[in-house]
Amino acid sequence: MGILNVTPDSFSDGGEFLDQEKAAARASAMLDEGAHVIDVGGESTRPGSDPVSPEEEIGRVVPVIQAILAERPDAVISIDTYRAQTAEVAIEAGARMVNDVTALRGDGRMAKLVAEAGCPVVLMHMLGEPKTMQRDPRYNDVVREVRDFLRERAEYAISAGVDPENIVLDPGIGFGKTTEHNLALLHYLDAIVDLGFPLLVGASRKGFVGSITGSQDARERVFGTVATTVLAYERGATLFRVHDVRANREALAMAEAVRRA
Ligand code: HH2
Repeated sequence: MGILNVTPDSFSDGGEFLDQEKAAARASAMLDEGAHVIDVGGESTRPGSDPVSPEEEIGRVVPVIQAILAERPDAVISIDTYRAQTAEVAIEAGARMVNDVTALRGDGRMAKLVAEAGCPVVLMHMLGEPKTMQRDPRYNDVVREVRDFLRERAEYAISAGVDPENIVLDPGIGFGKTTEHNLALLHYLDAIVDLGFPLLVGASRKGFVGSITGSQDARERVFGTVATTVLAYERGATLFRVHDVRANREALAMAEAVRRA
C-alpha cells in the first residue's frame, strides 16, 4: 500500500502532493513500482496534529482520487479517513477501501457505511488522539492490550454488519506508543495475526525507526523501514503501508522467495 498524503503537514511528505497532477503522478509512479493499493489521506494524524474540517478534507481528497482514476482506471484506492461523510464521497469517486485510524470509533455512522458499501476496512489501534497521543503513553502489556482492542473492534464491526472477510487489523505503530511499545508490537506481531484477520503494518519512516537508526530526516529512514517490513512479513503481516514502494517490494520479493524455497 503506497501512501499519498494530500496534506500540507504530514510528517514526511507534507505539502508535496497538494497539487492534483503531482498527486496523480506520484500515485502512478507507486503503482509502477508495484503498489497494489494507494492510500489517499487528507488529514495528517502525526503526533500533535490538529483535525481539519470535513469540507477541507473532502476538497483535498476527492479531486485527487478522480485524477488518479482518470490516469489509472484500475487503481485500487483506499481512503484514509475516520469520517463517514468523507468515506462516502470518496467511495462515490471510486475508492474501494476505507482506512480508519479510529477503528470505527471516530464517527458513529462509519460502521454502517462500510457495511453497506461492502468494502474492506482497516481497523487500527490508537491510544488517545493524535493531538496528545505521544504524551507519556502507558500500557501494562502493550501486545495484549492492542490485541484485545482489535478483537473487540472486529467484533463490533461484524455486529454492525461488516463482512468478516472485509476486516483488516492494524496495531497502529506510532499511535500512542513509545519506541519500546512499537518494537514489542513488531516482535510479538504473531499474537495479533492469530486473531485470524489480515494484518496491515504502517511503520514507514516513523519516528521509532529514526530513534534506532539515528536518521533524523524521515526520508532517510528507508533502510530501517524495510527491516520492519521483512520482520512483519515473517510474522504473518500481509499489507505494508509505505512511502518507498520499490524498496519495500524488492525486500518482500526476496523474503517471499526465501520462504518458498
Ligand atoms: N499511519 C499514518 C496514517 N495512517 N493508517 C494505518 N492504517 N496505519 C498506520 O500506521 C497509519 C495510517 C501516519 O503516517 P503518514 O500518513 O505517513 O503521516 P501523517 O499522518 O502525518 O499524514
